[in-house]
Amino acid sequence: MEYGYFDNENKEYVITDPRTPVTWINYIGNLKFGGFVDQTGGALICKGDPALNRIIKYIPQLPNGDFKGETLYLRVKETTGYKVFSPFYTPTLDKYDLYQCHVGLGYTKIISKFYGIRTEVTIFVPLDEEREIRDITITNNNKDSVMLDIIPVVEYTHFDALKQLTNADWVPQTMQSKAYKNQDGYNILTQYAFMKKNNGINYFTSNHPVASFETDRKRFLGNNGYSSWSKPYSLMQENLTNYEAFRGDNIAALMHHLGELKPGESRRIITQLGQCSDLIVEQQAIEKYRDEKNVEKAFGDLKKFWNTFLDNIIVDTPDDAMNTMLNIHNPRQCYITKNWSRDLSLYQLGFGGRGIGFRDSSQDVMGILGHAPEDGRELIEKLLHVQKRDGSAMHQFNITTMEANAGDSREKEDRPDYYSDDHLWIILAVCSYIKETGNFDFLMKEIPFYDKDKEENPLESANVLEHLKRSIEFTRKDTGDHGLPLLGFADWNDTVNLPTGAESIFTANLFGLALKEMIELLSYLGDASTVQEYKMCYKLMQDNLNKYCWDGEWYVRYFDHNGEALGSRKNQHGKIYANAQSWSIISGFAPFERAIKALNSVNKYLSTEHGIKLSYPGYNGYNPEKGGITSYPPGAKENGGIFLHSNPWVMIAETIVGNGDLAFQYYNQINPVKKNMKVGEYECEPYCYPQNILGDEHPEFGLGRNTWLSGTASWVYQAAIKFILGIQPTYKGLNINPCIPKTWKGFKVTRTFRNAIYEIEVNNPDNICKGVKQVIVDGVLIDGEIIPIFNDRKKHEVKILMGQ
Ligand code: IFM
Repeated sequence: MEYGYFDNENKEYVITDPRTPVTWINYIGNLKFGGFVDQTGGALICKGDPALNRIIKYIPQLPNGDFKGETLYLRVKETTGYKVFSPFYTPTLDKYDLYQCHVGLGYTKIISKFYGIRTEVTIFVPLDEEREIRDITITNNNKDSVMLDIIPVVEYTHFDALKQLTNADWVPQTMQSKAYKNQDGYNILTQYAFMKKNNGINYFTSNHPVASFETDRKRFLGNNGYSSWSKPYSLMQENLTNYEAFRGDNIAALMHHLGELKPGESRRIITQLGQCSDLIVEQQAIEKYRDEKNVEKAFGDLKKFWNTFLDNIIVDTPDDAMNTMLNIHNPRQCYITKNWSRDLSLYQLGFGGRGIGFRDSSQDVMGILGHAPEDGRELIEKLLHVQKRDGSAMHQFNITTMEANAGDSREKEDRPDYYSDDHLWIILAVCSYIKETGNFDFLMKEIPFYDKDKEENPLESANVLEHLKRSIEFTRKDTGDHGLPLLGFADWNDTVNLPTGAESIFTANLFGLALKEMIELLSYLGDASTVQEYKMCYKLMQDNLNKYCWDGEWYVRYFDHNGEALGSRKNQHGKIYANAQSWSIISGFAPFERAIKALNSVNKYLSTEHGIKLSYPGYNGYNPEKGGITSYPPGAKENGGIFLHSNPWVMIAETIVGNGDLAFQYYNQINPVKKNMKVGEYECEPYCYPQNILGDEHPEFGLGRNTWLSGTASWVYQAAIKFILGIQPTYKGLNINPCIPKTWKGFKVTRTFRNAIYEIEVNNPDNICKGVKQVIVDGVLIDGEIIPIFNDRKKHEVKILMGQ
């Protein structure tokens, strides 16, 4: 069953049936102003803070066909009355002749044909602007003229998204709407919660005189509120009531009488939804976007931004589905996760829910460095502001207020209140940024540590390099009985929450990789004594891991407070965990033979046609000693589900041991493009990675959920570009060392790096997975695999010959 197709030429996915199995969305704007639009034009828009400054009401839990946030009605006058329908399919659910929802980069365009009326609506937030634009063109494709009205509608929410759902008296008492008309007859409907009036006036307007309006939902729906969004009673009347609501459920509905449209004739209307603190000041900006030319320019600028972004890395491999992801959808998702972290999606509410996650964003940053390194640095700086002086980090924070908290670890008093991994990820992010840009000055930038009690504790600050060293120090000192890092409340796997005293093999390995990065950086900077010290730490951790954690066929995953292993063949449930295997290789700790055995075990026990499971077998019943993982049935989420974020780590591990065939097989198993024909069982958007797919212990094996905001995006992108295609920035230049399927004869990549363009062609005449025999740069044979830094704005031709 297919619901659409990829249009790579236009960098879009086109949904051709609005009745997708679950809601499919696209992001517009960013955290400053924006949100998402679904495949039937519904929208969730907020400004600055998705939890505390929502503008329109979108309740994901409502049935698919219900009105959510925003829609558009069209109305044709007939002799017997009005025919009312929505060109977005919902909420009127009419039969359509054509439906196309073009999921573009930063915009959604819906083109539909109902009753001979063609509608095209482009929905976007202009770059650096705080307004949602809907550019609507309606064409009469009938043989006869039609009398047409168009009624765009939004439903407002209380700015506090949770309160909207939990306080049914206070919320409606605070909501108010007002109408303003200017000399040209344009109406602006404003709406605000009484207490927020001056710093949050929402408005909705169009560039066409408005004949009448409605601001009260009950009146709009009619019949005492018993009519539905699919048949609003008020749309049977010539005009709306022009009522300015002083309480209640506020909406904004703008009635436009377009008059007679002859056959083939079109009309264009542009609506704007925004929020301002002063409507008079905002007027100028509103006027600007009433002009079609300015809207076209803004849309052109948005397209240019994305084209420039994507042009930084373009691949041409023998696999079309891989090209589609790597050239368009995967880097787009990386940028979306960088922008939104875990703040707002169909599944996330905003801070208080998850907000900006320290570990999440540190990993997200690494996915965009090749395209927008300075955006990455900005986020890294924010993250470093919530690192504590002891080197550990606050788990999540609100990027507007910089208020931070310790995540779920707050909830259990008998468990540690920190996560053992958070602060180590930032080392990977900073080192990747410097390798990409060469901006070593950044290491000297002073950034304060996070301190809630600023009054009592004068703020301490340190430069970025010192922040990184404190990260290392925290873990170095925070070890348990086996000399392995203590687990804290959890490590990357949020849901294994063991009593105090447990140790984490994942954090041991992450510590190993962080140390390797620090050793490489400090060697480059010439700090020999710290390098020496870190090498000893690395060796010690490596010895402990190999002494205590090898289980015969794979590495164990945790030791609990009693020293019992989890992820061991001795366990009944959770015998083997993928991360303990992949990360023991990524850290460089595993000797080659163990690496091979561990990866064979992953293949044997964890790999499925839909991806690699996080663990096996799933726990079957809640056990407070193990924590959240046991709250899921076997096969779901972290409990034996296919947790996609961990799949690219296995791909990377396979490339490290030289198995390009398996690395690519694992890449393919989760490539969403390949799900396009299996949407019936998978259900989610085929143009971005989800967080999880149900595993084979679950009756709905193959069902995906929690798309968009997942670390999967960044890591699959890194696995593909840096490890399978093997193109890695280093302090000294671009290292090229592919690990590809044997059947590939080669591939090409164009990559911008340090102010030059590298046109790379890899040839693989001997059909091998790994091995570089010859490197020619601009016609000259060079030694080694590192292509120099040119910094000359020119193109450079790089020819790689693979061979033993
Ligand atoms: O690592 C976490 C992530 O931070 C949030 N989602 C779940 C992952 C695995 O537990």
